[in-house]
Amino acid sequence: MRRRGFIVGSVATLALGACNRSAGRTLRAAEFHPEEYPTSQALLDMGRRMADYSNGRLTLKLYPGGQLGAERDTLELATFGGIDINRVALAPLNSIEPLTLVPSLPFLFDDQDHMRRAMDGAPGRKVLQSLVPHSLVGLCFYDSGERSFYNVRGPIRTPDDMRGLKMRVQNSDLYVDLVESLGANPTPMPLGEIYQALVQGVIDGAENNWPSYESTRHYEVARFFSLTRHVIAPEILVMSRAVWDDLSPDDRAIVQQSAIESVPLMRGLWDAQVRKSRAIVEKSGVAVNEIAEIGAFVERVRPVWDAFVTSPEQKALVAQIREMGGSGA
Ligand code: GTR
Repeated sequence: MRRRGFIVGSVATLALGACNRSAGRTLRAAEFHPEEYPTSQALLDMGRRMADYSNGRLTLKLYPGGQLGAERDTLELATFGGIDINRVALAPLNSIEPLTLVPSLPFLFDDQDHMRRAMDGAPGRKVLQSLVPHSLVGLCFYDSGERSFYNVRGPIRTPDDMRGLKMRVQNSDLYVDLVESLGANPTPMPLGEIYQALVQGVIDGAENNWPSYESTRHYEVARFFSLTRHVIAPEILVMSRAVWDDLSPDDRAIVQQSAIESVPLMRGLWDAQVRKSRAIVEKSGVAVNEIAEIGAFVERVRPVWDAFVTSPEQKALVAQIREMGGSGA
């Protein structure tokens, strides 16, 4: 009996070991930005936390620098479980889920703090949850700062200065309409193709935040950066729902908690990167200008809101976010 007990015990221990090993999992995360970019670093931080909380059972392998493709493609892969985790802008989700249009609206947020507050609260939770029917699980939001226009021709001070400019936009109808409403000609194109298109004169400019304008080296070609700050949308970390459903409840909790805990680090890195990128760009002699009368831009893009905020759910979300503006309540 003792011997049998020993054997049964050993087999059980072995089985448990095998089970633990086979339950070990490496989640593959796609990121378009280079490894040193704040979002990449935040993903690596998330991975360290996952490994820590699971005693090494759950790990994260980051594929930065667009190795796995443009955001639209990696997002599609994630919906089929071909990629486990993906950091993307909200723009490629705009045609998939109408609620993601709301935080992408021009001049919705007063400033970055307003955006962070709203995305940390009930509005953010609504947007994250809205992705579940689309085979994705929203884990958390990262920063994308303030997007402004840059171009090769001259400073933009009023919407009239944008007339006729060929402007690259992200692949989203909202951005197409936004640029059109300001009198420019929108050209949707993946981020990775902009540099060459600027050099070849296929486009006159684009729009982005300080870190992306700098890290993509677009500032070397498009030497006018006009601080319209027209969009302060967050970025989002999504997980393939197929993969999520396959995890145990405990592992889901670990992944979720690790993602949320990577956000404060991300924000610190982001703010530092904005300062650093701005300094590099300004030192290079780029002409940077503030906009004296931003009201003229706000006025022109108003129809974009009417065109894209159509459902009661979207309207409620807009109202909820606006209520959180101002002093911060
Ligand atoms: C960046 C953002 C990317 C992508 C890019 C773009 O700021 O981090 O996810 O959206 O802009 O303009 O394509």
